[in-house]
Amino acid sequence: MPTQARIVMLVDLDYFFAQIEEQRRPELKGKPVVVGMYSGRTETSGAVSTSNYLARKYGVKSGIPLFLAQKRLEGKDAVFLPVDYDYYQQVSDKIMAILRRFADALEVGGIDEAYLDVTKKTQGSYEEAEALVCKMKEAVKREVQVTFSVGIGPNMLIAKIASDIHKPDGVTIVCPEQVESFLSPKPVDVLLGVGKKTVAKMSEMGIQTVGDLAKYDVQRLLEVFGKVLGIYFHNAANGVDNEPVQEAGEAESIGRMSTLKENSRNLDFIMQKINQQIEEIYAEFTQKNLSYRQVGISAVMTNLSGKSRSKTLEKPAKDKETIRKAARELFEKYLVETDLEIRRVGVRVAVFSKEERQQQQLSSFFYAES
Ligand code: DCP
Ligand code: CA
Ligand code: CA
Repeated sequence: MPTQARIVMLVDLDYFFAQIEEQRRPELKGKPVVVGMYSGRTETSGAVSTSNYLARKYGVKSGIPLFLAQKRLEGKDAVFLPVDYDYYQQVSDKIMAILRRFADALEVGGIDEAYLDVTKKTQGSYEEAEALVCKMKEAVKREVQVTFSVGIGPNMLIAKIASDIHKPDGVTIVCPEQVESFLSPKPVDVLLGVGKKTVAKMSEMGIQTVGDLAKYDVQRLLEVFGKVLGIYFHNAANGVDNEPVQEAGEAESIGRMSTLKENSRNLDFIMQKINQQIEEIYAEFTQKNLSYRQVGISAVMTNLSGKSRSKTLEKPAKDKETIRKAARELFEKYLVETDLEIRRVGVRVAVFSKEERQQQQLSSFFYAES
């Protein structure tokens, strides 16, 4: 099915955790700010979650050990703060609600980013899209005093890569005619799912840039990486991505989320936890006599970034097995897209709203009548 030309944006909040800390503590202005995940073993054990741009000038960035960050910032009047995830989530929710006003559809991509389909809002015009970004930036600055950077392109893949080009408070537009020249010189690891191992493998095959990958024989790619990944790499390298921007189900949902005993990428291990959650969800909607028509999963990675995925069923279901199958499939696909280990997992089903249930009952009634 050919998809119509779209305009998609990725909004990514600037130095998010640190920006929020600056915003609620004006006394931090002008100082290097580091937000850290303190493991609690010793006073400085743990890793940097993020830092403001001033701290980054001294080589302090996400993922480095806190003791190293302290060393690099010695005598610089730097401020170190622990992660306050719940508060950042509250601010994030507020921002998402503002952004939603500017979009045909919005998909939350993590605590500090969202994809917006703005095709209708802009009538397919990139100029309009740029003007829309100005309005969005104004609204978010006025209502929550936060800045963000935006990538605009014909799909989610391009929007995401573009959003990284001008930071902070920037905008980067890549219109369809520019996709090839934009992507082809970039190293392959700009593509989601291309981690260290894949980079090494591709390098052996003589593939360094996205352009090399785009021209590479598809049949060979399928042989080396398997069907799912092979096709994905080929399409992505050519700037092709037909994933729709999907709102999380509007319907009421029933879900569970919990932390794994240990961080993992093992599908069977993850599914053990998910199966426990499914038992609870099943009990809940059976008791309320509801059916569901969408199954979703979410994962929080070791770096606290989060993702959710969902699948809409062809028809409403009431059984457990359908949830298991869908959740397993979603996790399997998701693990291909990330190199990180998973720390927390969740599963949810979107249940019918009251009106929908009534309609459903009505239509089955008419069906029975005819
Ligand atoms: N994060 C984390 N550990 C990491 C990476 C990120 O805890 N290794 C958290 C803190 C970040 C948030 O996720 O604020 C968003 O991550 P980004 O990669 O978008 O980075 P920032 O928003 O901090 O910076 P930038 O301005 O580069 O987007
Ligand atoms: Ca960010
Ligand atoms: Ca981000």
